[in-house]
Amino acid sequence: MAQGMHTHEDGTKTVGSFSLEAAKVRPELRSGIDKPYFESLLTQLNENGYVIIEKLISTEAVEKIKEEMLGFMEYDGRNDFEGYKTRRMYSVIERSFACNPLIDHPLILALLDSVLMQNYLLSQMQAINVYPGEVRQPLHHDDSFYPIARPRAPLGAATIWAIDDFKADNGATMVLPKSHSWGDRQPTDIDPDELIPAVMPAGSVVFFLGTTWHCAGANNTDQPRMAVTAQYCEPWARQQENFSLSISKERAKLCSDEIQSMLGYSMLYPFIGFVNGRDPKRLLK
Ligand SMILES: O=C(O)CCC(=O)C(=O)O
Repeated sequence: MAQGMHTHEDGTKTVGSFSLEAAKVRPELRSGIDKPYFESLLTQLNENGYVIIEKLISTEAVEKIKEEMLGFMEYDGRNDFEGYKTRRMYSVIERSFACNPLIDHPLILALLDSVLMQNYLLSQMQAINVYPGEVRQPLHHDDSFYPIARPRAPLGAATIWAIDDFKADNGATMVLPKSHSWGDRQPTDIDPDELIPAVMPAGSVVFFLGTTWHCAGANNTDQPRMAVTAQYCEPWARQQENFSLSISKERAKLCSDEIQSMLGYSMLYPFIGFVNGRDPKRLLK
């Protein structure tokens, strides 16, 4: 059934008779998005590997998210990466729908449309609360666990939403501009000043490519810093969180079509993701 990928002389890629380029949604087809504004975001994303979009959700939405997430964040991290003074909540959708408008925000979907193939997936989602005294997280890029050498196109993209104001000293996500285009270079030789804190008011988001090096900053203040991250991957890549097991069908049924699709109730036609040879979306009917 499976056939190898073939790159043609004009650069188009096919798997058997299936065109990978044709599988991309055209962002201009999404309605209600201001084209010049969107193009400016895309230019920043492609040039720097990240883009900050300020105040994309309301103060009320931010407050609701904060209140609901705090109730579930009881345990400190278990290693350097999670952060010993950081609390995380996984399987968010199983416990709360407050973050759903972040996952399928139209502007975020439009950016994803231009980076990933149609029917891209939610790879993982977490609320992350960085407490006072936390040190800087190790630098990483989010698609590093897929064993495919760099330089290459990103295999995913991520959002980190500020639920508290992100400040230079309270743990704001730090990004390494232009690191998305690095090859196998590791960030061992960087000047710390090259790391840019994603300073932004609550309700804003930093969107970056799976190849962009970044980390949570140190929290040198006396207040926690909350974020929500939704990370997405190509529809042929394995999701980090096994949503088929962690999010019940009953909860998935209450999500939007887009979120259902991103949880895994979708296919990359013709052969990836089927259940009994057919589109798994039927299971939610
Ligand atoms: O909390 C943050 O600002 C970044 C966290 C992060 O990159 C991660 O845990 O993968």
